[in-house]
Amino acid sequence: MSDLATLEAEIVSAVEASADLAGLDAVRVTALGKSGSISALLKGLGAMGPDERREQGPLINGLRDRVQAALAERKTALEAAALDAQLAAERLDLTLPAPPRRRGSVHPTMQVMDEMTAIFAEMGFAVADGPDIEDDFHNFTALNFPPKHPARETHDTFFFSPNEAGERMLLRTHTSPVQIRTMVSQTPPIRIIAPGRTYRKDSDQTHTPMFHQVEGLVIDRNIHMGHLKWTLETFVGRFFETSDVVTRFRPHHFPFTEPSAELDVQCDRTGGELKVGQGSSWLEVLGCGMVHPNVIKNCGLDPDEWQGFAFGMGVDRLAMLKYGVPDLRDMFASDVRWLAHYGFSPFAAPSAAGGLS
Ligand code: 2NL
Repeated sequence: MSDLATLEAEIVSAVEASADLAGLDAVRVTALGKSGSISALLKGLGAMGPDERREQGPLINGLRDRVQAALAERKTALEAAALDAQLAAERLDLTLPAPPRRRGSVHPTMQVMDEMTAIFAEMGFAVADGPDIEDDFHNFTALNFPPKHPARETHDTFFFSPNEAGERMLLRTHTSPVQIRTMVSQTPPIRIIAPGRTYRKDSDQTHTPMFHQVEGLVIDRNIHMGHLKWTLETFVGRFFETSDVVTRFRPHHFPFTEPSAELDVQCDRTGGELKVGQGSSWLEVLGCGMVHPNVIKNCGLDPDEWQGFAFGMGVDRLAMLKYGVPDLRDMFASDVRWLAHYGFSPFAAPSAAGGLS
């Protein structure tokens, strides 16, 4: 066999013997790389006389073409084999039945929302709901937010792109728009709670961009802070399931209530465990106040005839405190093992008659 034929046989058998793409590339480099055997032969053509070159040129070029073809063919075969192996390894048998241990459970946020609803329903509140996507009027203007209030900034609120009229819809930053819609469409007396999802551009250890609120609203004649105080103290006693819970109202500011307050309950944090009732610490539970006369007016009612109180609380945080969930970020991670641990039975829904938890 000629030297060229021997070389070709060697290279082609190395190509066929290579078991993976990396091995095949190593063979390509020894033959066709910068210092490869075929590259050396091609370089040698330049030093030959015209007659010899005319004879050797086609032989060496032919050798190169056949080796290139063999490499390409092997590459295609190895790639197909690699894909087949990957598909076989990642195969999912969708006909397998789900493991019977995975039972659905009720998320702590929803459990606590149902508890709150049961307590307020027993006191005569109806449940109202409304859209997650709101307009500026129902989310801000009607609630007496001044035009330049920081909460209106794109920094805090998720806005959609403006429409042809230049109006921007938004994801509601609280459930108050539900109460605005109720005041606009119904005649008092009104006693409602508005549980639901709310959205703010906040994401850190203690905030998620989507969270849950329960807000409440009472509108009637001659409503005063005494009604607010009794309603909310009765609520926290039932929610924390203690008869001797100590509360305090701290002055606060909201654009939509005047006066405004935050309600704290006394608690004990010794030993790393939170006990609500009595103790040397305070736990902030909710914000509240008498509905601002401007808000009543903005809904088409006469503030000299109708007064009211309102309140709002964050459900996720209260669920974590009540049921000992340590990390907020796990709350919406959709991990079924977490849900199996912290979730509640769907057959034990809270009710005034059946108990809360
Ligand atoms: C908080 C405080 C609050 C309200 C919400 C409200 C709604 C209307 C009129 C007046 Cl339509 N007020 N809602 C009032 C006081 C406080 O929420 O800290 N929420 C998490």
